[in-house]
Amino acid sequence: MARSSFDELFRRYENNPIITVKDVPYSANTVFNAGATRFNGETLLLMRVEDRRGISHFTAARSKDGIGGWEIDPQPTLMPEPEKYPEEIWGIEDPRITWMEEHNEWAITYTAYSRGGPMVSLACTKDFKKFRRLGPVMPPEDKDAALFPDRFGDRWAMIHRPVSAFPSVGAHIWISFSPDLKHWGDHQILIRARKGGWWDANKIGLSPPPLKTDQGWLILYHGVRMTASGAIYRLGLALLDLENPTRLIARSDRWVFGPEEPYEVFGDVNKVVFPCGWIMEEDTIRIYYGGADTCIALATANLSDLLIWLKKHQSV
Ligand code: BMA
Repeated sequence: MARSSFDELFRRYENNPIITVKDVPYSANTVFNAGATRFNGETLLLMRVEDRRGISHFTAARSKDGIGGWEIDPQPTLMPEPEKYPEEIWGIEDPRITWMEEHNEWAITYTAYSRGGPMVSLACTKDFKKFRRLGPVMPPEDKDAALFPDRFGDRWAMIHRPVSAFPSVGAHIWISFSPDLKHWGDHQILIRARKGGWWDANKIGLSPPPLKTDQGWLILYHGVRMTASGAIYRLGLALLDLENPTRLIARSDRWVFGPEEPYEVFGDVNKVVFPCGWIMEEDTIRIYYGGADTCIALATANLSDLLIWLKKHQSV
């Protein structure tokens, strides 16, 4: 089939899922929603592992080709530390990794599951062994956060998804700015959840970190459709202005990827595809996503196809 037909923008890896809990070298419930980056010439996934209490931590997996031969840390790589960081009492979830060239280290935004609800925390690392926590950066309820790798003027920018106490308001994607990664302000809505019957009505959130392209920052986001049989998590695309990321250039009207295969449809939470990391090599993007909150799967796409498709199917 010709690639340009767009019938298959995202191509699932034929031997999906690529990592399941059986691959984790210690007892756990599930492994899913992994951040991704290149580290020491390899692909590194920082995987969310949920233990058999229901509390999540992170474990690193490394592979030469980003597809198979995963070497998984024998012990958890980053555990919640509620004694020092009380906001991590019920675990740490859904890491997004950004390489911060200027700091020569990686920044990881993640959900700290606090007694007050899920909130956004930040940690930095140079080696994925030792982590320096900057602590919570957004109060609850807030999650689905990632940093941009570049500064805009003298400020860093972060995308995140606060939830309003007024359900009728909807849960939108926001952007905020900071001079030091610690203190955040100038909060504003970036992408609004649609309303009514749309696939991304009422609740949306960023998936992997923004990806820099010559046409703008490419955004992959999830839309949650509530149905009589539960939620369906699907993915859409958007594009932000390179110099001014508060400017939304395009947003897809329809979803690009949704749960179809059994490992996406059936699991601890049915009908969920949830990427937290993607890696671009030349024109190919590898997207790592959680399947049904139970396993990790891989899909690939061509950047040029995604950008052409987005132009054809935009609604902004
Ligand atoms: C979201 C997050 C994700 C999870 C998804 C589906 O709110 O908690 O970790 O994959 O729900 O359960």
